[in-house]
Amino acid sequence: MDYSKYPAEPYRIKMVEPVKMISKEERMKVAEEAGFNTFLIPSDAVYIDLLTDSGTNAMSDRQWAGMMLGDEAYAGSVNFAHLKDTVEELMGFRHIVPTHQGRGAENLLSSIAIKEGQYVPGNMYFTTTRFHQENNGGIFIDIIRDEAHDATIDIPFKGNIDVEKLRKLIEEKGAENIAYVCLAVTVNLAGGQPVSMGNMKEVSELCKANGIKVFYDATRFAENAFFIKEQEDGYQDKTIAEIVKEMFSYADGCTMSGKKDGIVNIGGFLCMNDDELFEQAKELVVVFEGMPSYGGMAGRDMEALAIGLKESMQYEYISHRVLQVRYLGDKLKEAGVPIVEPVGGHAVFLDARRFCPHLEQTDFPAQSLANELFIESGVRTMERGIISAGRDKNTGENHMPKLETVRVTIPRRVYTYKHMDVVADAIIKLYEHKEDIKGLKFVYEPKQLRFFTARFEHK
Ligand code: PM9
Repeated sequence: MDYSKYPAEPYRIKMVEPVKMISKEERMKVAEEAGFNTFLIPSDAVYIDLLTDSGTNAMSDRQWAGMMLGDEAYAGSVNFAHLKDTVEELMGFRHIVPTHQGRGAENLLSSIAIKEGQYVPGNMYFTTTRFHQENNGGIFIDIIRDEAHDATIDIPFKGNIDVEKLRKLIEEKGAENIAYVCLAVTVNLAGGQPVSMGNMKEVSELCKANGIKVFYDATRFAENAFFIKEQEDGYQDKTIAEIVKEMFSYADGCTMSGKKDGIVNIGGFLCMNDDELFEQAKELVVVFEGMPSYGGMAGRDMEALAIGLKESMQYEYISHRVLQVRYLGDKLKEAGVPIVEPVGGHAVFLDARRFCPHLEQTDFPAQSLANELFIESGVRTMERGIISAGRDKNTGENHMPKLETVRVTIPRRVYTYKHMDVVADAIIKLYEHKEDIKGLKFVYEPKQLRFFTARFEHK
């Protein structure tokens, strides 16, 4: 193995959690009982759990030590002060409102910054983000570069905003009808694709010139910074911390799910510099989350998050993180398995359209593929296609995303390269008899965020 390409784990393991594999017959029964929805499978039936990288991270010894320093005072926790100072130091924002997780921050931001009928352009939708934007009267507009919708195009910074699309939108709709621009670093549903610094700067300049605010979805900011260091001219000699600081200098604020690049199991926050917006966010956080000094998080969780944010920016950590994901992607590519290219920061996305060409999108190929992979191997993954995309709020028709994928998501600091080998072998084996994968139909379809709890049966 080339250790410069795929570095060894930059940690020693001092606590372990045993995993076990149940039989294929048992998994078939479990999958059926779960209505062929991998979200509904009990965790103890799973061998390698690659459902998500959200809240599934292994915390460091420093973070666990921090948990013991939890100040659980109802108001004015010292851990809040630590989190606030850390966010200001790393991201440069003056105000922070903690929330129980990312969608809590999205709810607050959408409530205070969107007026009924305003547009919210962004670099591809994310499920919870779009839900809150639409729930607050916003109209989401996808302004990501076209290439992001094509799984086969292998170019750097595939998550960039198409600045011309943004310019056109401003001209057509008027700046006053745009609530803010939502710029995600990285873009989850495009395959964990990063955004270049040049693009952030250009978007910021255009928005400033038109009096429009830019809010980042900062969920995977450290992974994005790694790609900038690796691939953008002029950043090779900068530290991840320097890159992160510059990235956020182009934003007016951000929402953050700490459960990803905060390397914790729960928590999130909303940030901004604007004093008036901060006052509004503080007024609302007490309604939905808790006091502005804990916002749904325990003191100990805020402490672990403050420490985790810094750890995610250590080069040894973040390079291993991204390159471990790439290792899995490279193995699959070498075996001819169709994946979204290039491999992004947190997951390898199987291209279910090419994996299951015998199925129509309305047969839910990615949903079915994720279930078959679980039944065959005990590896749990997640559908990111037509089911995740949901229905158009006004017409009730299914959104039909160009990308129909299964996300093979790697939790942080949890699995080793050997686990990646096992996962790759399982996927390659399944690819060899892909024709056996059958279509699915709904037996229960929830009204919102249907992918979490929907149930299916074979067509
Ligand atoms: N992401 C994920 O598995 C967990 C929920 S599954 C839909 O990828 C982005 C880019 C996310 C994200 C969650 C959230 C919401 C916002 N933006 O899960 O509420 O990937 O902490 O964050 C999930 P919370």
